[in-house]
Amino acid sequence: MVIPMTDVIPIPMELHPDPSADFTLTGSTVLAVSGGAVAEPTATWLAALLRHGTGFALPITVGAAHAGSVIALELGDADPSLGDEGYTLTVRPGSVVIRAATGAGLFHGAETLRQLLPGSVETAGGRGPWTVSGGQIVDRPRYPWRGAMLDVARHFFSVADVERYIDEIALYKINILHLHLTDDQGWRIAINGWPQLTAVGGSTEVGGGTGGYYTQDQYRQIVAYAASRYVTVVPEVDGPGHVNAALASYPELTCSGTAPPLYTGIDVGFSSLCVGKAVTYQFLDEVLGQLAAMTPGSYIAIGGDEAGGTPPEDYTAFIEKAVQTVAAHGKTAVGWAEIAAAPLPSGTIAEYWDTADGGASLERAVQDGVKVVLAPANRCYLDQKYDDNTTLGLVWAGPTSVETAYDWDPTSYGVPAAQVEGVEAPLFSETLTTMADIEQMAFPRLPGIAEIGWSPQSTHDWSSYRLRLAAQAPRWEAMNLDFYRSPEVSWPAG
Ligand code: IFG
Repeated sequence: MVIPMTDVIPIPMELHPDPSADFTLTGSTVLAVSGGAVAEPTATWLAALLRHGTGFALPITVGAAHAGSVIALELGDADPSLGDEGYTLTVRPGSVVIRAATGAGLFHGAETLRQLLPGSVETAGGRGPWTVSGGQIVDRPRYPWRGAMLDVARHFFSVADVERYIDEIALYKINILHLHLTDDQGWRIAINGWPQLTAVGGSTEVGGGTGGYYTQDQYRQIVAYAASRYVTVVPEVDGPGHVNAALASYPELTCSGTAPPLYTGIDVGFSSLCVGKAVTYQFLDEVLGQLAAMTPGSYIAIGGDEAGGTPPEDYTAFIEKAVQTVAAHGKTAVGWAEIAAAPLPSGTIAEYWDTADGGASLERAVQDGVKVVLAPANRCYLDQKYDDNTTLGLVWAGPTSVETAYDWDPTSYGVPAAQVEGVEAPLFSETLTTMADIEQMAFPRLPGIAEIGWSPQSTHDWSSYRLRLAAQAPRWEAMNLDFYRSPEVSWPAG
């Protein structure tokens, strides 16, 4: 059974199937890579994946294509209209050629090739034949920002869990991991000179567990792992609200001078940094400065949501300073869309989430002319229950069915097309404690949001998408990915 090109998620921009040109990977196939240090990491990654699944040697040779059966990764001479993430994938009986202008494009082409192989390629010694449907794919993303947000503050998740999630989002060409590192219940990143942030602020989590935190070397490890999958990490330090863990660690950050107790519940909107105190900005500068130094990506997220404990005039003053601090460290600020209440430099990104605020924050962001990432909570929040029977998850913006998470249009929010930077799927972890919990909530809804971020609007159709989604199940089973077998989808027999 050969997987049709249309089964790839996100569905590619252009498909030119040629059933007479199928390619079969065999024990004599070679992986030829031309493109030096930019192309070789993807070649190594692809070779490891295919060797593991097929048992074939799949030697890597450097240089242009090869006489016999070859999978070739070729950097350069690409169609400039495909931009810096696009690629072409050409499948003929003797060769598969992935061509791109950048390493990211080659990687995306390799992820597409992966999906054109049977899901059993994901397990050691899977069953062949390893046939790839013939023809050509010409592909590039619709939006530059295709994000997944992971909350490691409400519940702490290990480096290994975060790296597994990176592999899972990269399979669907998500290119941003927005890492929600701090909140009322936990501070998860070590900051030199402020040891209590993790010693105290990282010592617990929702429900009173032992919490945890990343050392700076562990954070660098996550960033490097993400980069190897062409995923950019955007770290978030939330403020001026969502700061109880920081206040419990350093009483001087409060206006009263008295540290509140650590908080292990799930209320929001009660905590605030003390906007009028100079130490607040010394704290902010050192935290954001150290994060910026460890973050190769262009963006640092400053939060800005649910600052119910901060007087409005203090809120805008804080946001203005926070955005300036990010810029002073050479980065661009991202914040939840409420930040548009403050004057923002162009290039700032406002992330629209609160579908319960009547659209006020979105309107201000549009008027400000800033870039907008669409993460409407009633569509994109993967922490919402699927339906009334879902054990895990929250309800305030849901329930969110698989269809609801897929069947929406980013151009229907009144944001001028030039201001839409992309889409994002946040996953807050109030009710999640394990990797299996993350996978239950993210799959199968995340691939649909990834497809909205990548594929042309004209391809968005729930009735055909749900059939393509069903075809992902064998791959997820082979990956031991603990997805929710939603009754909305006719999953193939296990
Ligand atoms: N809103 C809060 C999150 C989280 C979420 C859960 C944002 C930006 C509800 N803020 O979403 O901290 O509690 O769905």
